[in-house]
Amino acid sequence: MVKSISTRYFNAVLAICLICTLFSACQEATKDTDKSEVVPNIVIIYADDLGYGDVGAYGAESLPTPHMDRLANGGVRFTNGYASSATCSPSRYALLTGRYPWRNDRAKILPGTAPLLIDTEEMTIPTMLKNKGYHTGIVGKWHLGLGTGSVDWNQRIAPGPNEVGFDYSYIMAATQDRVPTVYIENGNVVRLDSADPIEIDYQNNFPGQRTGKEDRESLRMNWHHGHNSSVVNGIPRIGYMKGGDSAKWVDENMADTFLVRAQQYIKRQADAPFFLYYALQQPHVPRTPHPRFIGSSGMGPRGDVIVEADWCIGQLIKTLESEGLMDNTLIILSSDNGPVLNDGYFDDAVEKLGDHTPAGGLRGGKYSLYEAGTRVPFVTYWKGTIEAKTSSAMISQIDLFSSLAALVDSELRGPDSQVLTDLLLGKRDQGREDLVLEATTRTAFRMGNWALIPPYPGRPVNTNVNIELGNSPDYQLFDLSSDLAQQENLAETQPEKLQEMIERFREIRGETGEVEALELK
Ligand code: NG6
Ligand code: CA
Repeated sequence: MVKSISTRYFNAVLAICLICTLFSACQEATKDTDKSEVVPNIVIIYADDLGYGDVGAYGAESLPTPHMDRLANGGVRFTNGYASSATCSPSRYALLTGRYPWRNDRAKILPGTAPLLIDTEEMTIPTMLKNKGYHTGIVGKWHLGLGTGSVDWNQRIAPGPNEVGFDYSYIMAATQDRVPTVYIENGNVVRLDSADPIEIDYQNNFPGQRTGKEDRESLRMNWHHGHNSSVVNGIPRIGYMKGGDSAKWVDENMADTFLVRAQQYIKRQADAPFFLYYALQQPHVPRTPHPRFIGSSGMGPRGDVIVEADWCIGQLIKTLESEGLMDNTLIILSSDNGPVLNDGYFDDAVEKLGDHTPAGGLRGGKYSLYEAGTRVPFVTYWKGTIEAKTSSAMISQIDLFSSLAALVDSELRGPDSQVLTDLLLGKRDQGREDLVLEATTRTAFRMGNWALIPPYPGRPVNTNVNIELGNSPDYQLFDLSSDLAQQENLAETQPEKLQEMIERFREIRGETGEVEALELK
């Protein structure tokens, strides 16, 4: 009897032990699964007007970009990576929504007073990531419109980034060359004095306000074309601004200001998954390097601000390192459109260029339907997860939406966005088969190694910026595998390829693009 009780007791203890062991093994297994399911932080570093050839890793020999090179040479360096448009607002719209910019009539270069371009109901990368538990932030250039039509800059400005998915925003509204020249944090102008309210007008000047048209000699930076409205910090801008003196940014400090906000954001969010869209303002005009970068490139302000931007990227990486986040952060580096030298100010960009080739041998530049308009540096980096390689697979920024969604296990997809997650992570080399390219509302088409530009009227060259736009009365067809610089138009000698591409282009683009082109012709 005694024996049997003790045996029973022993058996019970054994059973409890077994259950405990199983339970803890089970817990371990769950832990493992959790570990493999940990989602990375995502940082998109997005330069403004940085050309394909402006980065060392993409062939720039005379411009030091060690930090961008570190990312490019330690991750996937895409050689066929595209911005969705050859100008800013449409590219940024497509990046965040995964939707082609030509589907939205308003997706053009926006004035500082434009209403928000993204519908607040529209799905965006930050909203998608928020749904998956991310904290989301934007620091830098916005240029996607604010408000619903007539913004009162002295109240909270909405809708804006915070209404389309960003938990935190610290932005400039449009561009460095457009008013209002102030920072906006979560919808409120920073350091605004209510006794000196801001007024903005893109049509008419305010009585008594100085503009760039008058006494040009006293300007700190002279304008070449456009940019002759209100003068802020001695630099003439696009659009008229009155008031808001205490809130006006100091151009030379902009890089540091954005960097510090981006670093603070990372430090604040280091404990939970975050998405940071770090939208650098360089090397867009006006190019105003901080004094410590003046002369750093030997190429004048354009080169100097690229060196400055590169330094900022280095500092951002340092913050990720010191927070112990490098192993768990996917970094994507790219640019919103191709390069331009003289974009409206006399700043020696042309004169001091030397033998540097911002477009890296591609034809055209910003505003162009030729390759340099949209083919940009495009890099993915994730320490310990992505192995270094170069990929020639075709990918567009428009694909980031669906690819990131798949990465974080979201079922959402952008309307024109393909799931190319494994390509982004360097595990596959299969990219897009085709892609519609856009430049100032005109569209062109890439398919395989071929590029097709439909006929467009208009000047072949924008002589202000000295860039070939891609306009021609005839179809242009290029075989990029043998003619990357798009020198030989094969439209006549390759009629079958031409027809095949026109048909596919029409299927995607609809008749509109073609009809518009023909009507204009
Ligand atoms: C153009 C400006 C140019 C630049 C561009 C927008 C003139 C003459 N030119 O209209 O300087 O601001 O818009 O650049 O005003 S983007 O990178 O933001 O698209
Ligand atoms: Ca741009």
